[in-house]
Amino acid sequence: MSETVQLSLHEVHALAVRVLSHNGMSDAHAQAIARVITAGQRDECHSHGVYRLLVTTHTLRKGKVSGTAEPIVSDRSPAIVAVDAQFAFSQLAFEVGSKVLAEKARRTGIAALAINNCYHFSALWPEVEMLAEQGLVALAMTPSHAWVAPAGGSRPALGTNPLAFGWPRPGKSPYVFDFATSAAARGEIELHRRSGKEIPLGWGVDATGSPTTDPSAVVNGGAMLTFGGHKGSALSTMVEMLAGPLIGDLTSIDSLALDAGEGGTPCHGELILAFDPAAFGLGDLQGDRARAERLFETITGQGARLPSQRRFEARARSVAHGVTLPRALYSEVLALLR
Ligand code: NDP
Ligand code: PYC
Repeated sequence: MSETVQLSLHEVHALAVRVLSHNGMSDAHAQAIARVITAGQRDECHSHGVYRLLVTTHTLRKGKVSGTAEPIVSDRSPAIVAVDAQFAFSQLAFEVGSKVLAEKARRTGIAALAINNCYHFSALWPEVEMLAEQGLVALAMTPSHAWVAPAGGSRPALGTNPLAFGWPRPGKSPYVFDFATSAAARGEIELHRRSGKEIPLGWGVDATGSPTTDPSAVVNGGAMLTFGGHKGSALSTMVEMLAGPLIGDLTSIDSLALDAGEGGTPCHGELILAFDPAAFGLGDLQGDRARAERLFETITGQGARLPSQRRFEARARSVAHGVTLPRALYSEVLALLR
């Protein structure tokens, strides 16, 4: 029997909806989550694709997350919309809130969406990419669980705290980056552990604070490390502040405490900012865009690649041929239907 399974994107989406519905989720939440999981698998973001069905279902089965609560939208000011996810997963709250965010950004030039009380497991690029496709510049950030030591320390204090940015490029795929402020996402370390692979030095330390290549030593009593030393540590702390206390929500330390050792998805807030380029600048939108394009060309012109280029290439392959899953992961997901 082959070690892998080939699925169409439609099959991935249908599988995700079946698993989530079977485990008590409303259709609205299941569809919103399935869209993000399918997009992750399609773009070969393996740590945030089908693998996430295991963690989301575990969190549902532990009774931690609501599978049915509907997001409540509050219009806080001309430039701020808040959505209370009511302790459900974040995707539906984003879908509802981002429509208001985009309208506000067009009206005021800049707007913020604060999502509160959400369980958050997904990559952020689908969100900034969607806003950039509408012509808006976007920034998104969220804490997670306190798994990451600050630069100079060896005990977890920070989350893996991703930061994502989207820049519209009319007629082309937007410029998008999305990365954890830890050296790698927790999901990457979990995937290494599942497949018995070592992690690169610099991703984490063991329980004694010593550098290690053993993913189990990092997740069992050790700590992950930030990227870029004190710079990643400070950026990660900024994410904690902006998507935590600023919007009245939890830090990664609070999220881990709330989990109480259940191993569930982090629960906290998320902040998304949208800027309308037409409202900034000095009236030469075409010239501004052209200058941005010259920078992108200078990067790619020397053989460097833009972030998301790998993802867009993977997307084209997956749309044409479907996706390939490890059979072991596929079997684990099917077992969630029992
Ligand atoms: P990476 O370290 O792989 O960085 C990903 C970003 O860097 C992507 O935009 C990627 O583009 C780009 N990139 C990678 N290599 C290059 C290169 N050589 N040149 C230019 N750009 C490059 O990912 P992480 O492990 O840090 O994060 C993975 C995902 O995990 C993210 O999507 C993040 O949102 C998610 N995450 C979610 C969390 C949550 O709480 N919800 C917490 C932490 C992480 P490309 O995709 O094209 O390779
Ligand atoms: O990969 O670090 C991670 C992560 C945390 C929450 C969702 N993904």
